[in-house]
Amino acid sequence: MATQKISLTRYLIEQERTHGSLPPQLRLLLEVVARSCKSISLSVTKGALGGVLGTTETENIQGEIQKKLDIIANEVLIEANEWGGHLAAMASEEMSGIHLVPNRYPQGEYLLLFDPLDGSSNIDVNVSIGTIFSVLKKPDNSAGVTEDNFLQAGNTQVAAGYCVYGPQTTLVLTVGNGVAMFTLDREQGSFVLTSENVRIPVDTQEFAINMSNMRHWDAPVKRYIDECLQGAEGTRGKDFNMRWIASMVADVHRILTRGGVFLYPWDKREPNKAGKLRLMYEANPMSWLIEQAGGAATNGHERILDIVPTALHQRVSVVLGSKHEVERVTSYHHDNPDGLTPSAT
Ligand code: P6P
Repeated sequence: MATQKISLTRYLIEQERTHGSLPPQLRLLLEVVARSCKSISLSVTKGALGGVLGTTETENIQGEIQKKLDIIANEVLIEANEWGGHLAAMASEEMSGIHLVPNRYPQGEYLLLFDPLDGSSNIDVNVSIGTIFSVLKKPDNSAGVTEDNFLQAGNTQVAAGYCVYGPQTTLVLTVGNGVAMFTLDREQGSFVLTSENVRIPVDTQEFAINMSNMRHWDAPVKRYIDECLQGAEGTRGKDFNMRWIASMVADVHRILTRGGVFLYPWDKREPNKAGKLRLMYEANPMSWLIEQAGGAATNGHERILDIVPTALHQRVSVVLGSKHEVERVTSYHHDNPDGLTPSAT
């Protein structure tokens, strides 16, 4: 008998029935985000035919020139989520401040953070990109909503996920009971459960890092990568493969699918920056997914999910993936107390 297709809606209802961890408002939020990702996927797949390639004349808060699809994806998420009554406010890599739900709509109890289109340098060359999202609860005691309400450690997230726009459009999600993957059935127009209870192997022979930055790395990262490059004749006693897609969503999806370790460490190019990736809407959601799948995620010194944010767009050094490899890289930082990688964030 053909296996029954389980939709995202049915999966979320069964999560509530089984774990009691998914209030209706949170389920609605996740379904709206999923619908937004479907819309973004449609724009992405049109490419040049949709006039969506190329850049705008504007820069985001990060000082990066915005791609047309960055803006489109951001607007899709804002417009889809502001009327439903499930959110109090949103924050995005593409916006300097928070976006309050307009007074004409009911206020909800959740905060939604997102990188609307991660990896956008890959858009024009037809390489996988994605949307990353994180959901927090608005602090009960807060009357209105301020940016400070968003500054919660990643271990307070109530939901996190991403949607990768690649050969398939796949939504990957956790609400705290493991990781599930849903592939977009374009004929039905719905996300269908294709993998659940995803597990990352604790060991791996595949690392992901931008090797062109090697001369800027701190000693512990240099030591780790050198040992990987020594291969079977070296201290690790095994050969390693390397991948770098320059799209965190695609690299993390590979690691969730077959294991591996991803590193975007602090480096000497901009010593005052803790790293390149953003804590609130890149590292935190990805770290929770990785941990929920049995992996680990640190900034070289401490668990990323324990970092208490001090700024909405703050950056962080990231080491995540197969548990034993992340533990090794982290131990090399601890063995190097005078290292330059900032332990504070
Ligand atoms: P680099 C994309 O711009 C991004 O934020 C992540 O998705 C990706 O892992 C990283 O930056 C790539 O950075 O310096 O290799 O281009």
